[in-house]
Amino acid sequence: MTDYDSTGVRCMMLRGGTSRGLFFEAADLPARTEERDDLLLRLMGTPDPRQIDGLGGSTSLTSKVAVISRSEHPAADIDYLFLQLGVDEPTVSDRQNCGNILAGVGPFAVERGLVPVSGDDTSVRIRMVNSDSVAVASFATPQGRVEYRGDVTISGVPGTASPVILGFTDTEGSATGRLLPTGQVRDSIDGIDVTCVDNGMPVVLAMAGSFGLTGYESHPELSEDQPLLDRIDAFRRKAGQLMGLGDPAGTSVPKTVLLAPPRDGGQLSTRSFIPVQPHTSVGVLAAISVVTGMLLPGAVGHELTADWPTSRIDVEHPTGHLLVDVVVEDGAVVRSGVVRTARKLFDGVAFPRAGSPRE
Ligand code: NQM
Repeated sequence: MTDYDSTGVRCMMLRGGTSRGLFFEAADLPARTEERDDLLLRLMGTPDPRQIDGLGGSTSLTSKVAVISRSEHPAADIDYLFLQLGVDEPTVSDRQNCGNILAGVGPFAVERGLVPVSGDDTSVRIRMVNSDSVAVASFATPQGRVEYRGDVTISGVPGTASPVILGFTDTEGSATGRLLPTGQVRDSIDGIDVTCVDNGMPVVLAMAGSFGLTGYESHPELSEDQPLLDRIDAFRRKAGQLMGLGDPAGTSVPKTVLLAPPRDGGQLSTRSFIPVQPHTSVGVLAAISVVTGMLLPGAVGHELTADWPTSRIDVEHPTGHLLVDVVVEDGAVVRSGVVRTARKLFDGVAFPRAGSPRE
């Protein structure tokens, strides 16, 4: 049996989109789920709000893990299991995907020699194990190496980097099994009109006004409003039940997204809660799910879509914009995609802190 405390674990840290995660080859981690999760929590420094004795960055956006292996699925090259770790609670959840961390998966697979490079641009077919759906990531690989430098800017990340283009084929009903998990395009929770939708991420949509908000509040304004966060928590728990997700306590889905008309040249404004703390920007698959939901006649916010372009939708969020490519026809998703960037931050051996994370 490997003594990870003394050998450490081979690990790469990458920024994927506006998130940061620890990337592992599955074979480098314990095979037993409980042992694996215990090790990951100790590496991340969870539970501790500062994660001072681990590699996490004190937020859910920097407490993420990707477990990668070659795929046996005929439509995929790589399997990607996403795990969301808690920060101050010792939780590890496989209930959601993460489209931001996904941006680092193709580059990681090339770095580790798990897929061949194919000329100046490599495409990797990635099975998102959490939802058993496939995404294709395309990125530059001149001279057989991943190119991280480039001229693409994404809101929420300083500087520029090389693009990673993500295309999704079959994300409908990721965790819930259905694009409209309640079977209806509109429901009511605590007297508030909502649309529950899952095109890669289970989200509950409501107008910001129905929470007494403008929908343009800053991240600190939202994160410091404890009564609002308590209300969001109770609200998303009810939404989770309606969506067939059971009791969402301790899991990271569903997310709540509050909508408002655009005010910065985009097509809509969003404030997301993941699942209780506000997001500094917006999740990739969350944004895709929001846009998909709004495009359905009868959905909350559908009236905002009247003059939307046919595909590229500009989603405003607290720190900028996220452009998603979503096409819906006759209530079904034809395609969805997004442009992200990624960067390798370190490659080496990580050492877990001692003790049990659950004591
Ligand atoms: O929705 C955060 C993130 C995410 C998820 C979260 C994401 C997605 O920004 O695909 O990217 O929802 O907890 O990394």
